[in-house]
Amino acid sequence: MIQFIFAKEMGNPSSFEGRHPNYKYMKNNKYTVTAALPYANGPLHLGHVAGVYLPADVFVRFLRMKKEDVVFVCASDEHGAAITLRAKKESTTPQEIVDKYHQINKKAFVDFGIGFDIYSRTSNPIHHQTASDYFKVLNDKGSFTKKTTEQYYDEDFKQFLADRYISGKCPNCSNDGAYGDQCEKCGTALSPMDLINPISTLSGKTPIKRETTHWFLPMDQHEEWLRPWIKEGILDGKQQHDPKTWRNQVNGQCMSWIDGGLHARAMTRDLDWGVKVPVEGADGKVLYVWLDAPIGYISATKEWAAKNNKNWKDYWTGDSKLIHFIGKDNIVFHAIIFPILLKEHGEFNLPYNVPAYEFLNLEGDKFSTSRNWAVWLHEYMAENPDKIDELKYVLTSIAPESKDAEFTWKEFQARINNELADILGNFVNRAVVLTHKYFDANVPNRGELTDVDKDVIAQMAEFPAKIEGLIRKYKIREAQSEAMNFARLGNKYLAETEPWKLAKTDMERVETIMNIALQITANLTIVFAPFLPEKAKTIAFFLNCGTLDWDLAGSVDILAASHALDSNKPSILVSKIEDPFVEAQVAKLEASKLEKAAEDKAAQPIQHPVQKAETTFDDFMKMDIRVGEILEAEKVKKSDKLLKMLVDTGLDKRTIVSGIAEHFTPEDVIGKKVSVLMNLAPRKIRGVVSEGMILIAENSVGELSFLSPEETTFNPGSDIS
Ligand code: B3M
Ligand code: ZN
Repeated sequence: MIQFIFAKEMGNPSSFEGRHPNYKYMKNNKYTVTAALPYANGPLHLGHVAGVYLPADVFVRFLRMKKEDVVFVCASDEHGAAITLRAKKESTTPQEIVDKYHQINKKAFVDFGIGFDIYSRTSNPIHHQTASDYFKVLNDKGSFTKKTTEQYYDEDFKQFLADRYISGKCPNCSNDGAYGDQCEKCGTALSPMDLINPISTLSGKTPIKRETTHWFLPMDQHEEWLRPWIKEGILDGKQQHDPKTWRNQVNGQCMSWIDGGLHARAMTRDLDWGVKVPVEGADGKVLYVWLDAPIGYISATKEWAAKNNKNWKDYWTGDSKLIHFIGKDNIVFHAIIFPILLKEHGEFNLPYNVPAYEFLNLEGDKFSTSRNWAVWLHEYMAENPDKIDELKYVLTSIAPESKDAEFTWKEFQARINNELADILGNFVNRAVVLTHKYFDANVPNRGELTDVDKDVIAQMAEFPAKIEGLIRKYKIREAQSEAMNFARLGNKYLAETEPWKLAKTDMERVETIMNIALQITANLTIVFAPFLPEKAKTIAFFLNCGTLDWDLAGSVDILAASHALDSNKPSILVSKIEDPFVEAQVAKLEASKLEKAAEDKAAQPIQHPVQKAETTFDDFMKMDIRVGEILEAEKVKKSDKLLKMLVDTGLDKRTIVSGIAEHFTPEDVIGKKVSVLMNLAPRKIRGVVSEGMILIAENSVGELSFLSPEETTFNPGSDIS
């Protein structure tokens, strides 16, 4: 019964808020938290999760516990060259691609417990309408300049080349694989004309230039307000955000882009997949995906509001704080281009913060979809539905907040076993089990306090504010590590006070110790809830205490004396990860990489050697080719490649040496009927005289096959030529 949980002196929960020391934080602030819209062109891997979705989710869970008014939105990004090129690669339609990956990713987010209020998609009519209207507002205001310019064009594919349709060397960092909109290596946003040695990603050829008309955003005209806004947080003379909480990386990328000089950037594309440009004379043109996608945050909020009886504008205007969680390759789009579009529109708030994440690597290498070097979220969830918070814990522990980080299965094991199980799991288990043992699962009284108790209680009071401060500064990784330090404090307290020893002599003292240990346990359900929601629920279940407010955290009076814990013995909170699990995961990664390499090799276009110079009929007729049967075969000593065979040619039995030992064993070939070039001049190979040649076909991946008569009645000696 929840009303008996709280200690008497704190009053009941409803009157509690008014007296809590943290009450000053309890305003109802509005937040619109967004997580980058993943392209629906492939599944999500752990790199995406660690560097966008999980930290955003932790942040939002925390805000909700603080009773802030939050909407957390995301959607599939279903437009742009990322989608159309993927469709081409899989020989299917863009629609099929987005339908497939939208479902996979949406389900993976639900299964993993990322608590979006809405996971929408940019193909929804509400988004097409919103993006189209947005463009019209800006166009009517004169925010764009319409220009006819020369753009790269692929003559083979009859298509203009922008964004990922064109690649070349980055003018900033010399990376050879930069795209027409961005270099993914250094993060610089590019235009196709910036690329050095551009080539079409469709035909692989150097493109020509051709004229076309587009709507450009003259970003150079916005430099003046962008500088003080990014650097100092000042917008229209007011403090709009706290620049100290913006990450260095975000500031740095933006300022270097601005310092390099902003240019007009095309906001439309010659493509037939996307949001149609809603003005006259724009047939065959769609909105640039980086114009349409961020507007997707607005469309998703609208969709959510309509379904939940809310006013979406409350979350995009006034004092609502807009926070974009993104990867570092999305910085300039969220901190420069979208803010320009928002400001030009005039109705909306600009971002309050843009927490951007660096990249996560995997076992010493970059995550790579093309090389299949990844741990896919939906696969992990299918195989380990019982290890959700375990993965969350590890990913937050290594989150690439200020520099690139690395995921290894060994560290996954170590973090879970040595921290989650040995520190948190162990403490909770001891506190609960000892209470079952000594006090029949009831919270004992807290009597007189020793110095050790007082010290622990004082430290306990400090943790929540510390954790809260870190989360509010987007230092999620450090915040979780403080929560673990809180659990460490619990372990240390039990190790120092040793209630299991005192139980024989001083039960009153044990009562006090266990009361404090249980209060720490109750605190842990609160401070871990944003990071490990399932584990927090399990601990709360052991304590039979329901969901506790964040603002109770730090208190030593959460559980009233004589409150009954759950009457069953607690289950294991965190199971350890055994070595075979780690070995299997690493083996799976290696295997999938090899499989992919083999698939790619097989899929490569067959490159046949060019035709040899002409020969005459007479010359051809000089060759004597007959059916032979291989009678014996053995490997030539000291050679990996050569097979020595005895062949019945119908005329004689002769020795032929052939370089096929890496493809066939002697057993493979004995008894085979093959084509033999009889009158080739004998040659000595590795000391063995070879009298003829066996004819063999080789395909594009280097596999070999004998040229053999199909009918069994073609006996040795049958003439082929
Ligand atoms: N889909 C890019 C990406 O996945 C893009 C993010 C859009 S957020 C508006 O890297
Ligand atoms: Zn670059």
